Amino acid sequence: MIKESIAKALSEQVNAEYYSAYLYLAMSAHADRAGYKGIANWLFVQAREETAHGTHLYQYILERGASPVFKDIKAPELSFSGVTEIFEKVLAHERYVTGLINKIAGLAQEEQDHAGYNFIMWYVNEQVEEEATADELLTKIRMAENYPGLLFTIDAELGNRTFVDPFGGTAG
Ligand code: OFO
Repeated sequence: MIKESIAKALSEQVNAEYYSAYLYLAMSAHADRAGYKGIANWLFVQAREETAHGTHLYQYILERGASPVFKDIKAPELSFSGVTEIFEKVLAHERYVTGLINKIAGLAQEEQDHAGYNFIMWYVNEQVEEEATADELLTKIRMAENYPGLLFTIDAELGNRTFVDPFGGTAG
């Protein structure tokens, strides 16, 4: 059984992960409509990963004998000026999520919830990767801003991304 404070924080993170999925779907739709099918694919796969992150948290809450708390998932932003802005927002969002995850890790330490701390460390490490990937893609897209040919190549490259469940199951 986990403490209520931890269950509440984890439930809020389930919501945040599903919101991330929703946000990346909105970005994916925008990229698709603008003709960037590869970028749309990358964002769609990212959305599926976020759903898997949320589902894994949800399953952990139940496994620890607590009840997940459900709240509204806010609507994502729908308009973007272009793909550069999309990736600026992906990076900003991932940095924000890192802050949320770090707070949960801090709370688990405060509450001496060692299992919870161990669990959330997967997400701490994942955020390092998420930020690094978003940063790298933003740099590439900025470089390609004035070179349509280069942007076309990046778009094709991002079209190759496929979804792999980070937890080896079928979630997402
Ligand atoms: Fe769940 O990793 Fe991005 O936000």
